[in-house]
Amino acid sequence: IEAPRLPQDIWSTEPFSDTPLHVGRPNVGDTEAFLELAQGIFDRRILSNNGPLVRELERQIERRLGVDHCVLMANGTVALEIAIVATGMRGEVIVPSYTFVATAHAVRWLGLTPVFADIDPETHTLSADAARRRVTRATGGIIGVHLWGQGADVGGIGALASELNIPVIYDAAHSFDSMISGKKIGAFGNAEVFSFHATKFFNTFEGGAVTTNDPQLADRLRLMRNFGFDGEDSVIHLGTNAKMTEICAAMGLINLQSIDAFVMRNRENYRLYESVFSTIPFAKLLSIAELDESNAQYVVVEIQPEAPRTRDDIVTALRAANVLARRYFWPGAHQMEPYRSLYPTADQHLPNTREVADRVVVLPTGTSVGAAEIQLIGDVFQRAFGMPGNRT
Ligand code: T4K
Repeated sequence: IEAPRLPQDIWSTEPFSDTPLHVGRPNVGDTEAFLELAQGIFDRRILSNNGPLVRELERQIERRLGVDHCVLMANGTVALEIAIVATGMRGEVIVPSYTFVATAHAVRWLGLTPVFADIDPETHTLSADAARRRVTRATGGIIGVHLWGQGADVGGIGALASELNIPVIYDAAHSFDSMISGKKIGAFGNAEVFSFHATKFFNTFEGGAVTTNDPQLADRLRLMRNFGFDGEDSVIHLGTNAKMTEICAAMGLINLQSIDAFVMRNRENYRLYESVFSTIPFAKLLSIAELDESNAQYVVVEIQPEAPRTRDDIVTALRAANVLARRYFWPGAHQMEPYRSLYPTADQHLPNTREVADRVVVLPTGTSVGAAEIQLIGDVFQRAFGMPGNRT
């Protein structure tokens, strides 16, 4: 973030948060119950390799999401890599650039070619029309991203994939427990991939999962996360080490018990943000079409082009007030290495990505944030735009 260009008093006086407000402060359930589960791990001395807590968490997630198979993994990135190989993606894989860089990295890490397609500027998710424009004879897969806790255009993307007869997976890192038209995310496409990183709505410290209704795919995923082992001495598939540990699964089991409280807090926070931002010009809160279908884990504000301050000015003012807002996902994966060097002309296909990435600021939510913090954040915006804040 560049040095501030705003008048000094915007951050040298109130509003100021006494504790840093993070985007991605972990939601943590009952820590006493966690310690009890951890003691059980020590008693059993089963620390990893498909232990009882991993199996139990898989069952509970399958029930929660209404999906046949949940295969837990060590993190979301390795889960993406395994899903890409297991679904038989090849050649060029169409991905949005407006996502965390892991989506593209997973493709490139496997020696495949990520082809960046533009987003819908209203939803920020991959546009099926833009994806169609990037199709070539080498296209061998599509990865949609359910960004910000909302669903991608599964209808449009799914139709394109079926027409081309290629696999489609969804990066659902942001969207655990969210729904699309009444159906939980988890069984769309050939497979869906979750991240359970500390900063996610539902976390297992680090972790991830691939979910699917395809039993053969699920068998392959299980083999591939454990070096391809089928029994003690027999390796029947190419594999890697992507196993979740028991301590991570314990965290997942504990956090799953509190998930309804987590989502309720996020939705309450979102409503408070809606009311605060209804009176702030130049800052548009990204609307969540159906709040009761979203985990509401990301509060996304777009600074309008006609605003008297830039998005970076606002982030500077927020940080000066101890609000650690983020510029997710600036500047777009295509502007990061190795893609910037490999595909120097990718930018021309991505006008919406460029615009949205330059405008967005992501604000704190979750169980560490409440009405007072949201009011304070609103005040920072108001002062930055030269309006009297509620505290003045
Ligand atoms: N696909 C998508 C669409 C994704 O967003 C991600 C991950 C993936 C795939 C890959 O999944 P994983 O392989 O990560 O499972 C964070 C996370 O590291 C990353 O998981 C996440 N997306 C991305 C959106 O955010 P950073 O570098 O921005 O995180 P960091 O360390 O700056 O933390 C964010 C804020 O949270 C900070 O203010 C500090 C606070 N924090 C963080 C941690 C880890 C805490 O308060 N406690 C903590 O333990 O990437």
